[in-house]
Amino acid sequence: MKGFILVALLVATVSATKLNIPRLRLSYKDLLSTNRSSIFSGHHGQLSLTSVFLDEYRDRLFLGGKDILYSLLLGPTSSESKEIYWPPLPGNREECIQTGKEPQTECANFVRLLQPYNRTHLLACGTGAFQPMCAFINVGHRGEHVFTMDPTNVENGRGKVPHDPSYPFASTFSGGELYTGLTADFLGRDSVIFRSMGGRSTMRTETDQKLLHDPKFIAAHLIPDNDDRDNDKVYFFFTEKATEAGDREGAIHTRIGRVCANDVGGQRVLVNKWSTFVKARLVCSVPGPHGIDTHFNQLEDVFLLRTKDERNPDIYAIFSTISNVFQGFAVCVYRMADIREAFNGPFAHKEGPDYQWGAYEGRVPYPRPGVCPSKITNQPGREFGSTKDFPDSVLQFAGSHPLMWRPVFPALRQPVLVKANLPYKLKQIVVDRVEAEDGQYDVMFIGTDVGTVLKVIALHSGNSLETEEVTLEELQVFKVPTPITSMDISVKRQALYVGSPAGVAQVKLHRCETYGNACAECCLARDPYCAWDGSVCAPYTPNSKRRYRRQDIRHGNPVLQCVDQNLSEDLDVTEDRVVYGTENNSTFLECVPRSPQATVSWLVQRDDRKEEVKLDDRVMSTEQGLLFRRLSRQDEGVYICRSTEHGFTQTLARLSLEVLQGDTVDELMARDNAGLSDAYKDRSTGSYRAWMPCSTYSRGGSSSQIGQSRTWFKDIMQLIGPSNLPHVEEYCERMWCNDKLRRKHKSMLEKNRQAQESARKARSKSSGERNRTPRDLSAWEE
Ligand SMILES: *[C@@H]1O[C@H](CO)[C@@H](O)[C@H](O)[C@H]1NC(C)=O
Ligand SMILES: *[C@@H]1O[C@H](CO)[C@@H](O)[C@H](O)[C@H]1NC(C)=O
Ligand SMILES: *[C@@H]1O[C@H](CO)[C@@H](O)[C@H](O)[C@H]1NC(C)=O
Ligand SMILES: *[C@@H]1O[C@H](CO)[C@@H](O)[C@H](O)[C@H]1NC(C)=O
Ligand SMILES: CC(=O)N[C@H]1CO[C@H](CO)[C@@H](O)[C@@H]1O
Repeated sequence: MKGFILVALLVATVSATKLNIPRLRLSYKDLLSTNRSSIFSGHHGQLSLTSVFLDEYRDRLFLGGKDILYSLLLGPTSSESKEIYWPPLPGNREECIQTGKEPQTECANFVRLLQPYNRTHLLACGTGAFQPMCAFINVGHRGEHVFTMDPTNVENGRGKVPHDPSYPFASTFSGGELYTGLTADFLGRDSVIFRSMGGRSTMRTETDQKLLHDPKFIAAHLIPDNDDRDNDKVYFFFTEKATEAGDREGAIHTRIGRVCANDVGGQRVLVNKWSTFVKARLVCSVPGPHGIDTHFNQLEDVFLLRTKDERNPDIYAIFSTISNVFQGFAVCVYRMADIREAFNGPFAHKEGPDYQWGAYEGRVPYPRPGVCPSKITNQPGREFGSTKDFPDSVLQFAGSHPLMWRPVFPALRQPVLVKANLPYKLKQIVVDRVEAEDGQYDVMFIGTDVGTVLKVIALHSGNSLETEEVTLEELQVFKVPTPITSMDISVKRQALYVGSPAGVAQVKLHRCETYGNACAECCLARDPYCAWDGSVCAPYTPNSKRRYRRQDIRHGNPVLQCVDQNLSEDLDVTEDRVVYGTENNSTFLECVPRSPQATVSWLVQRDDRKEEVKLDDRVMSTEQGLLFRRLSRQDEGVYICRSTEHGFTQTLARLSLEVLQGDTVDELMARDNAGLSDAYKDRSTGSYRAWMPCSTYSRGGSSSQIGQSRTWFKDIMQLIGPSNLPHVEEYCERMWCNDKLRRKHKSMLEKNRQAQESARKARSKSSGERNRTPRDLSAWEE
C-alpha cells in the first residue's frame, strides 16, 4: 500500500520534470575514444575482482581477485602492472571441493582484504578455499615499483576475512590493529566484530542476538571524537534483523554501531569482549501521506566525505527498499553531531517479553556504557585507566542495553536523492565536494548493477527543504552489464576507480569539452567542475584570476550567464540541409538535442513566413524528430528544429524538405537508385540527419546519442504500424540495406552518370524553381 502511494508520488514528480533523465549519456565507446576512461581486466581473462586499495601516497592501485594480486602504477605516463599469483595453501582446494563447495566460485583464494600495514608492506587476506589466510605484501617505498610476497610466510586469517567469498564483510586498519565485521566460521553463523593483530589480545563481540542479529556488514571506519586519542571510536555500518520491530517478522534495520579503540574488555565479566559496544538505528525515509513514512531499510553502501575536520566527516549512504511492491533507492546524508547525539540519548529498553520497547528511564551506571575510558570519564578519586577498571554494573548494563532508543535521522530529515522503479540497482557511492562559482556542491558518483556510473548533484532551492536532483552524466563504464562492486575517488588525480568482476576502470571525473563549444551549452550542463572561460568549456578552478568564468549550477541559466558572449556561436545553424521525400510515402526529419532534458519544437518556414508545425495523425513529433507518415506536396518548406532547456532556446537544425513526385521517384527507383540514395546520405558529423534508417542502424549514432538510433528506427516502425511494415522494409531494403545492391551500385555508379544527370533534370523540373541538387558523394562508405 505504502509502496503504491510512493510510486504514484514519485512518478508524478518525475514526469513533472525531466530532471531524472541524465543530461548526457556516454557509451563505453565514447568514454574510451575520448580518453575519459581506461580499463584494466587482468592478464588472464576475467579478473574476478574482490578487493581494491587505492594508494594515493604511492600513486598505485592494488587489486585482489581470485588467486591473484595486482599492483598498477597510476603515474601519468606509466601503465605498468605487476602481479602475484596467490592460490590456496596446498591441499585446501581439494579439501574444499570434498565438502561440497563449488570449485570455481568458492574453492579458490578470493582476496577480500587489502590494507596498508606499515611503510613498506600491505596486509592481504583471502578466503583460501574456505580456510582464510593472510600475508604481508612487500610494496616497497614510495617511488619504487616493488611487489613481492613470501609464500611460506602465510598466517591463519580466521576472523580477518570470512570463509565464504560471497559473505558481506567490512574492515578497517588502525594503529597496527585490524577491525573486522564478519562471520568468522565455516558455516557463516558466528557474526562478530573482531579486533586482531597488534600487541593486545584479540577482542570480539559476545555471541548474543541482542548485540548482532544476522548482520550484513557494509563498512567500518575510525572516526575520532576529539583531540584525545583515548576517545577514538571505530564505527561499523550494517543491517540486521530488528528485534525491536517486534510483530513485524523479518524486519531489517540499518545500524551504526561503535566501539572504543582503547576497549580491552572487562576484568571478571566480558573478558576479551567489547565493553563499549553500542548501536543506533540509521533512518532513511520519505514522508508519505497520512504521516506514514516509506522507509529505505537496506543499506547498500557508505561513503565518508572527509573534511578538514577529521572528527566530522559527512556520511553518505545508499539504501534500498525491501519490498515486493516496488524497488526504490535513496541516498541519505548523516552528520556526526546527530550520530553522537543519538549515542548520548536514552538506551532502548524492554522490561520483559510482554512489554513494549521504550526509553530506559532508570539509573544508568557510571561511566556511561559506550563512553571510552579517558580524561573525560575520570573523576577525582575515580580513575578509569582502562575498561578493565569499569565496574561490573557498567559491563552488565552494556551487555543488556546495546541499542539506543533514538534513531539517527539524516540531515534535513530526508534523503538527498530518491529513485523508484529504475531498470537497474544502485550499488556504490563516492562523493566529491567541489568549489563552484556559486557555492559548494557535493557531486555524487553512483555505481549501478549494470556497469554504469551516474554523476548527480542535489540542489536545494532557496530556503525550502525540497531538493532538486540533477543527473549530469550517465557513464557506461563497462562494455557489458556488470555489477559495480567498488568505487574509489582520487581527488588528487581527478579520477574514479570503478571496480566490477569484469575489471577496473579509471574514469576522469569530468571532461568539460563534452558539453559543447558554446557558453550556453557549458552553462546548461550545470556541471560544477566546468565553467565557460571566455572561449571554451573548461575545468573550473576556484580562485583563479580569469576574467571570464561563467557558471550557474543552481539555475543553469545561459541567458543571464552568457548575455555578452556569442550565444549564436556554433549553435545557430545558418545553412539549410536538403532532405528529399517522396509523395504519399513516409519521411522523417531527425533532430535530437544533445540533452535529453531539452524539449524540441518545430517551425516551418514558407515564403519568409514562419509558423509552428501542425501536428496530427499524419505529422508526428517523436523523440528523435518529425515523422511524416504520408508526405504531400504541401509539406515542402524549411523545417526548423529548436530545443528549449531552462528557458533557453536554440536552433539545432534547418532542414529543407523537398517532395519528389511519383514519376520522378519511379524513374529514380527504376533506373538510378544510387543517385537518389546519395541524396539521403549523411554528410554532416553532427546529430542532424535526414532519414537514413538503415545506414544509421548499421553504423550507430553520433557520440551524443548513443543507442538512440536503434530505438528511433524501432520507434518509426512502431508508429507506421505493422500493416505498413513490409512497405517500409521494402523501401529501406531497396534504398540502403541490401549489400548486394550496394556493391552493384558501386560498380554501376560510373555507368549511370548519364542516367543520373537526366534524373536530376527531371527532378528540378518537377520541383519548380528550386535549383538545389542532391549532393554528390563518390561511393558508399561503410
Ligand atoms: C587519447 O590518448 C592518446 C594517447 O595518449 C592520444 O594519442 C589521443 O590523441 C587521445 N585522444 C583524445 C581524444 O584525447
Ligand atoms: C613492515 O611489516 C613487515 C611484516 O611484519 C616487516 O617484515 C617489515 O620489516 C615492516 N617494515 C617496516 C618499515 O617496518
Ligand atoms: C558572433 O559570432 C558571429 C558568427 O560567428 C560573428 O559574426 C560575430 O562577430 C560574433 N560576435 C561577437 C560579439 O563575437
Ligand atoms: C498520392 O495520392 C494522391 C491521392 O491519393 C494521388 O492523387 C496521387 O496520384 C498520389 N501520388 C503518387 C505519386 O502516388
Ligand atoms: C520511393 C518509394 O518507396 N516509393 C513508394 C511510395 O509508395 C508507393 C505506394 O504507396 C510505392 O509504390 C512506391 O514504391
